[in-house]
Amino acid sequence: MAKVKGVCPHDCPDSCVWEVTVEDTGAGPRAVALRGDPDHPFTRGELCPKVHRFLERVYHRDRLLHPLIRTGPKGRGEFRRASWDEALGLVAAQLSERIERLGPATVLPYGYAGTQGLVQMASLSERFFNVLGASEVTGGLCGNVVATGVALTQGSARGIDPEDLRHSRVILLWGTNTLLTNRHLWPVIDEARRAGAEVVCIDPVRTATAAACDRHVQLLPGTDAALALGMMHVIVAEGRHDRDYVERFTTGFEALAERLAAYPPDRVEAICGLEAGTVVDLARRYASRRPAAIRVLIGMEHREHGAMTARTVACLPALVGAWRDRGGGLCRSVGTLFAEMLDHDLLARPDLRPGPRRPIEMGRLGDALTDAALAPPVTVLVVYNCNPAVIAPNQAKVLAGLGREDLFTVVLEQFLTDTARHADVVLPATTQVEHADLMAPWGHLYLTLNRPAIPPRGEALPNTEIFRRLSRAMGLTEPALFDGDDELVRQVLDASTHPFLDGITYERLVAEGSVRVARPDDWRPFAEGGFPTASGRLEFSSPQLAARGLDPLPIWEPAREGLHGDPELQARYPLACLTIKSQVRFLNSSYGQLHGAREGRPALEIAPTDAMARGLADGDRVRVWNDRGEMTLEARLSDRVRPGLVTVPFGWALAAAGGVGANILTSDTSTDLAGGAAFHDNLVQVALLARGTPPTLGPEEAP
Ligand SMILES: Nc1nc2c(c(=O)[nH]1)N[C@H]1C(S)=C(S)[C@@H](COP(=O)(O)OP(=O)(O)OC[C@H]3O[C@@H](n4cnc5c(=O)[nH]c(N)nc54)[C@H](O)[C@@H]3O)O[C@H]1N2
Ligand SMILES: Nc1nc2c(c(=O)[nH]1)N[C@H]1C(S)=C(S)[C@@H](COP(=O)(O)OP(=O)(O)OC[C@H]3O[C@@H](n4cnc5c(=O)[nH]c(N)nc54)[C@H](O)[C@@H]3O)O[C@H]1N2
Ligand SMILES: [Mo]
Repeated sequence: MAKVKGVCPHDCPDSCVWEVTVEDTGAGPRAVALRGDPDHPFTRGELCPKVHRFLERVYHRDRLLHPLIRTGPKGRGEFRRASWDEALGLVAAQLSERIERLGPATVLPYGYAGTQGLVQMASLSERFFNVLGASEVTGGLCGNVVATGVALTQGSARGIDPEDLRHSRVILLWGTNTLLTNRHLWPVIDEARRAGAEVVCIDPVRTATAAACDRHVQLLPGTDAALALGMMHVIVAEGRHDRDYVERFTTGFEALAERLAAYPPDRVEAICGLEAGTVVDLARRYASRRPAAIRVLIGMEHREHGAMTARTVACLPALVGAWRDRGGGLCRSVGTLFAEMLDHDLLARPDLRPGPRRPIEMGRLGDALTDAALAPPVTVLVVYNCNPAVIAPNQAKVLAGLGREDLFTVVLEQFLTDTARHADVVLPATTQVEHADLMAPWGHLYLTLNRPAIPPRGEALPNTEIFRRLSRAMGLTEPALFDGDDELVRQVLDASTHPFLDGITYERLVAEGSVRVARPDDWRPFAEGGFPTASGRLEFSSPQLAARGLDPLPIWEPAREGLHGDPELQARYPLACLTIKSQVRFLNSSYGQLHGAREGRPALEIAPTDAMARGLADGDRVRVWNDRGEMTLEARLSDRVRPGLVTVPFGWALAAAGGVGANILTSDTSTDLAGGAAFHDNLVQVALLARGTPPTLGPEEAP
């Protein structure tokens, strides 16, 4: 019996460190147990309700164990088994022929963070597409919008170490559902609470997190910038700002103060659907308690004005001088910090590209696949670590694109996902217990090495090996396409000169598994200013925005598809709809297909008054629709949402709701500034389809 250390690969801030028990069974080594590392300070021996069943994924009867080639019509999921040689031969021939005919931009790679390990996520795959000069996905669906907005204010999207929240005495969980999406942070928050911290959740939904906090500020969706501006109005009007910090380390305060005149609490009351007193009270609490932290993740960026909202919220910590204290400031993804420590370009090697690559925005996949005017058209799609059929906005367009008979689609996958069902060739990929990787988390500062615990199942291969073999099949000779996995880990570690990685070598990671980066104990990133903007100061007023002809100051603007938006649209579609992560056992779409049954059926949450107005009872089948599409769900009457708001759960396999998912309702119009998707800005209508029986399980409820 052997025990092997590894780390959860999922796109989740917690990156739990685990230990796999492997037994030699005669039929080869088998992983028989998996548990959270009890000695790891962040994991604390606990795996979440999805990942504690990770070995079920590994040994699931539906795992893809050999290459498949399509035999039936597109999307039907009919395949025959093929050898690696045949499958890769076919892929190489198709790629070569189409590149020859249309140029390399006809190839669109579409990979995301299905695994977050630096090597299997984006190393040899990126090198391969760089060498080809294929089209390139830009923007993103997660994190880039907040990062862009915050960086406009601070020069960098750097925040504090989430573990330092234990020192905070007021914590605003702003648009993040910590207990569901980041549960290993909760013990840190609890520690702060036991020491007297007050925790406030700012969320339009009464999530499990909101219910567990000291206060819940249940604002209307998409109004956060107005709330932040209202808080700043109160803080400045009452002289609660940190004059010294503002004077020494910021610029544009005078202009900001003028802008704040437009956001008195009574106007904010009307915009946010909160009482003016709540705005005043929140401002006072935030400005008077120290250390003061604001925790944001991703929820708020999935909106039309996501970047501006993030930029606006990022003004608050500087205004009150929160950055001075350990446990004070803005706390967000530490992906920004790891990107400063580890040079991702060493893995992706953009220097290998023959010239500029054609940009295609990640959220506009449907357009890229269906736009007849695109020249050259996309005729090859290669998907890895991603399930765009479920997760990309404007699903009707995405599915129409994936259904094109002339599109040659290759999918590297562990399971026959809704995307893989549309493939011409499916290539079986290993799971985290079968391959090596280096994990730079986005929710804590422990760099972790993942060691393979068992050999690949069946004929599955790591993404890296698949790209090595494909490079060979294509006759490519660039040596960087053939580097080994361990070599890739060493390349990126060895090249780092960042002081936080002092003493963290490959050998040390092999010996210790997970190592906390060597940040100074009392690390306060902006205690003495040092903002990496052009002015060297935090920019309340942004010369960068001004140069682009945009409003240089923080501002709240209504979303077109929101409760304050287009009145004509609202007359037809009176309900604002959030398409949120709400299933305890789901990680985006990764478990929807395996564990859907354990979660009951996908349900629409609707306020009792809105349900009554439509004659709906708990458990009824309802139709939810807008101009982009419609879906059928079960109604769940709930006071977690206020009147005028509904939620539709995201992540279910398409079969769970008759062939479509939440993204049938969402728009692929880019968000402001950074090319993201406004997954939560949708207006919809809801009507009764058929009487039903009350549901047994609701969102976030686990038996
Ligand atoms: N169990 C589970 N955990 C996960 C995931 C999962 O699918 N399942 N996914 C992982 C991934 S990829 C990510 S990015 C993270 C995301 O982590 P979070 O950012 O914490 O999660 P989200 O559910 O995207 O959004 C958080 C909250 O934002 C709220 N929200 C929506 N619109 C607004 C608004 O206008 N204002 C405010 N203030 N709040 C708003 C939603 O109601 C939701 O409760 O979670 C990760 N962890
Ligand atoms: N409506 C709506 N849409 C959303 C969101 C939302 O809140 N609402 N959230 C958005 C967010 S924040 C995100 S991050 C995206 C997530 O979107 P995706 O990145 O597509 O995430 P998953 O749905 O988990 O799909 C990842 C796939 O990668 C596969 N995979 C895992 N490891 C490996 C590997 O090593 N090799 C290969 N080849 N495959 C692997 C898994 O089997 C899985 O099918 O969705 C976005 N879409
Ligand atoms: Mo995400």
